[in-house]
Amino acid sequence: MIPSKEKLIEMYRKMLEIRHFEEKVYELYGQNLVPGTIHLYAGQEAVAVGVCANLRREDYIVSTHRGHGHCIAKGADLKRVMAEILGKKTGYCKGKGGSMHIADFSVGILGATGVVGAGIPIAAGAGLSIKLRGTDQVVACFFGDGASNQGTFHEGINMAAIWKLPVLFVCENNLYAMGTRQSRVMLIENIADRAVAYGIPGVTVDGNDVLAVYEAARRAVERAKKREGPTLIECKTYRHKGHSRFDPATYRPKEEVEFWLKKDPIPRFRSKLVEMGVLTDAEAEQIEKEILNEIEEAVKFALESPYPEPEEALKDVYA
Ligand SMILES: Cc1ncc(C[n+]2csc(CCOP(=O)(O)OP(=O)(O)O)c2C)c(N)n1
Ligand SMILES: [Mg+2]
Repeated sequence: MIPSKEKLIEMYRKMLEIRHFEEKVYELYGQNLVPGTIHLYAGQEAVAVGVCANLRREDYIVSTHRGHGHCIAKGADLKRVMAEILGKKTGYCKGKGGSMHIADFSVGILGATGVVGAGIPIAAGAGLSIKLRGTDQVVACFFGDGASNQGTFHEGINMAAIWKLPVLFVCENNLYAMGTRQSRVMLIENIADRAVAYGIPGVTVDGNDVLAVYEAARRAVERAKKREGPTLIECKTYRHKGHSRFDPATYRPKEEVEFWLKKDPIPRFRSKLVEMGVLTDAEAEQIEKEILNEIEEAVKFALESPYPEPEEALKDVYA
């Protein structure tokens, strides 16, 4: 099912927002303005946007260490995300959480975690809460190929399966966990095959094709709302940059990087929209300009915001 014209344009905007946001974060990191580390989402935008385009404000997501894109796609405020990344008081965690800890319950972002795989049981728990409260919400849980080798993957998905919880388990298979290639740590090619072990559907999609991701997530949401249980969606994708910070990613063959850059989800979607008559080139240029302005405003807001006071360090740590 193809989304409406308005929705398609909104999806394109979100993807571009994430891309330009990440490019800016990378630049600021280079200027030593980002405390801690960063894991950029550039290259994987079609996954977050394709999934979140099926979610309403009251639906939930659980994010990861590579989470800026998930949060932006779900409706986080760019200014507050940027301020948090820069360690500023106006950020989502008052500047004390940083890049890996964005949460905003008001738009259904239950949080991110730097502990690989830890979000999977949390999503199952959120699914159980939905079931017990009897609402029609759903949860989308993002995690990587590396996370799918953690025990939490087995425990969380199995539990969600037996209790038929309304969860989308979205595996972003970007072929690497830090510098470790998938083929070194698993003998299967498609992680979605593991769904068989839990008695739930598993689908593998081109994670650089936002409409393919959208459709897979749409079906999974439908299934979740009918109380039929979770779905495992594997999205094959690629991160444009290294794992974190300035990882030059020299472990990746040059041809492989080139292959995936040609499959960049953003120009691909833009050409498709032009071809479909949804967008003209001039309109696409205009959107890009607007987004660049928006990002500049977020950066200005973050740079002009104060750092938290040292005496606030232990405040809000325990609830
Ligand atoms: C439990 C745990 N083990 C190891 C790490 C170190 N670590 C951080 S990110 C990462 C790789 C995760 O790979 P994947 O799940 O594929 O996500 P990607 O980084 O590719 O998005 C590892 C091993 C960690 N943060 N947590
Ligand atoms: Mg990975």
